[in-house]
Amino acid sequence: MMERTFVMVKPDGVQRGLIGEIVSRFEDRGLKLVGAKLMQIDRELAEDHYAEHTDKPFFEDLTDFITSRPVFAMVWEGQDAIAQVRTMMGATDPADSDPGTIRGDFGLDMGRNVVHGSDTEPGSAEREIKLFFEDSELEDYERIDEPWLYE
Ligand code: D4T
Repeated sequence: MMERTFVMVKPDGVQRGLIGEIVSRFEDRGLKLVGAKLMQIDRELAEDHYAEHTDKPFFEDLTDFITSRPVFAMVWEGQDAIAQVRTMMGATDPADSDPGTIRGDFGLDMGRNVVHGSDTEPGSAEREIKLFFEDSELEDYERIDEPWLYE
């Protein structure tokens, strides 16, 4: 199934110069970038984005961190994109992430896990894309290799 998913290089990933590496991994896999921007998240957007964690003990630190420096927000499209991106990111805690995943290759600590991607709950990806992007910021186009990526 063709899907779109919201992905973000978090402030730690941007500060560490990992935007290009992370974009390359998704491009190489065959996913299609349909929207992207470097932006600073304000507190209101952070609280909306992490609304499911409002009552958690780590909420304050999480929202402080995500608003602290710019993030690189993206929308990626492809077959089963939501689950594929989650697999490529690795477990939430980099300490449990497999080598070969983004967090397993670039992270060590739960509070600095480099990247965010929408979870597979129905509606999550669509909700997050709408939070971060206007429809006019997303592009419809074909990659030249699409006939070779899909049967
Ligand atoms: P995000 O949303 O950042 O991509 O991470 P996940 O989707 O993989 O995991 P999550 O929503 O459960 O956690 C959001 C964010 O909170 C941090 N966190 C999480 C934390 O600092 N302490 C914790 O105990 C948990 C569960 C890390 C990711």
